[in-house]
Amino acid sequence: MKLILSPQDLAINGASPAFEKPLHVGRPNIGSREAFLKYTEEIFDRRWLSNDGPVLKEFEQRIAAHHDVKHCVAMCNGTVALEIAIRALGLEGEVIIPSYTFIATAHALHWQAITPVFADINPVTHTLDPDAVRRMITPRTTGIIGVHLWGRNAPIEALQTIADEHGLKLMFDAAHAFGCSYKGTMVGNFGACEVLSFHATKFFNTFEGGAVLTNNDDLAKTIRLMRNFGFSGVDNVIHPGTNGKMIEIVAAMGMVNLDAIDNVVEANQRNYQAYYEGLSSLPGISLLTFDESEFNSYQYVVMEVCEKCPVTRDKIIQALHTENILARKYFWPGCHNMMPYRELYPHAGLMLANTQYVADRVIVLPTGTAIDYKIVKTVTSVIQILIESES
Ligand code: T4K
Repeated sequence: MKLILSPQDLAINGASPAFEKPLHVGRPNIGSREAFLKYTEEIFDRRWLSNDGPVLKEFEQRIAAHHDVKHCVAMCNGTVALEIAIRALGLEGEVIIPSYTFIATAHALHWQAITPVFADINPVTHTLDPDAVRRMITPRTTGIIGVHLWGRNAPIEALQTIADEHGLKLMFDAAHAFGCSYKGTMVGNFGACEVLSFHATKFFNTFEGGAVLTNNDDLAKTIRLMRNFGFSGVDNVIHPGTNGKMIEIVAAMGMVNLDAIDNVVEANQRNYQAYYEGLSSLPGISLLTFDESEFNSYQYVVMEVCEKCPVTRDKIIQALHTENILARKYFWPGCHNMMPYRELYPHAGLMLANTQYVADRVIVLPTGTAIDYKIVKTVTSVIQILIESES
């Protein structure tokens, strides 16, 4: 890492990159290696590697307790958890989701021959706009999937009201919202169920993994059956199912990372504050905020570049990449502009003006325990000098 003091220090002006090695968004947070290796030894000694093992059971209890919810059913990844939850809820026909989300939200429906109907977002919150949701309801609509994007809650009450008025099922893609709360209640307690992702790039990871959280006993039972081929005991299949199981070693990673979670939140908060100091006074630049009165993980640092900024979003991204800072344009260009939806619903964009607007201005910056104050300072200096030299 080198000091960036003037435009001549930037790689786009012929200098060497600010970072020798690529600086990634989504660098995994990893807890105690010793504790993980101890779990590994125990798992090997027990010769119980998968199928409802003891580490998994304890992990599920801890995740449920952490979110103050009755049931946690852990899965091999968040996408399969979404698919199973969607199926267990009996969704069919059309389901309303935002287009401004990771592609898995849409694919989990399309994969099961359900039409994802894209509703527009609120450009300030980046989450579903309830009025837009109302506009997309048809006789074929059976459900709504709200997404707590960036860990900030979807409009939970408004969506529940719409769902109740129209007899629709409501669930949440809470892939970004591990350990977050809304009005003091932890995520996991809203809608029929909520789905977490524990992917390596998430603030809390189990290498790959996910879970369905719910307070509904019957739903939890069905989801548990579906996760394990529909088996109820040995030789007895009582439900259609698939293989969505989380293995023991993965659950062990979860146990270790859960112990380290406070440190990760602290690191994210520190990084967020440092980014805020470096960026908030720049013209046309803003950072997405978090409600300080709630639990947040600050796992995404979301910078928005508006028209008042003398440098375009894409030019900033390009400069950052040249400096080896691999910032991301999440979730550009929106699901409706990706295949197969771009071809299946070529006119979807007509109803998605805010989605387009937001997708064209976001840059996600690196954070997590792999990042410290000095690194953030260097990243913000690059952005600052770039913008000031064009002002
Ligand atoms: N719903 C939402 C709203 C989601 O955001 C996601 C996942 C899901 C559902 C589905 O959950 P999962 O089935 O994934 O559990 C990444 C993740 O793969 C994906 O899990 C995540 N969302 C999404 C937001 O980000 P990509 O396509 O950006 O991944 P990739 O390979 O470009 O990696 C991202 C960055 O992380 C890179 O800069 C490299 C770095 N990285 C990645 C890995 C895997 C590391 O430094 N180390 C690593 O081990 O999707």
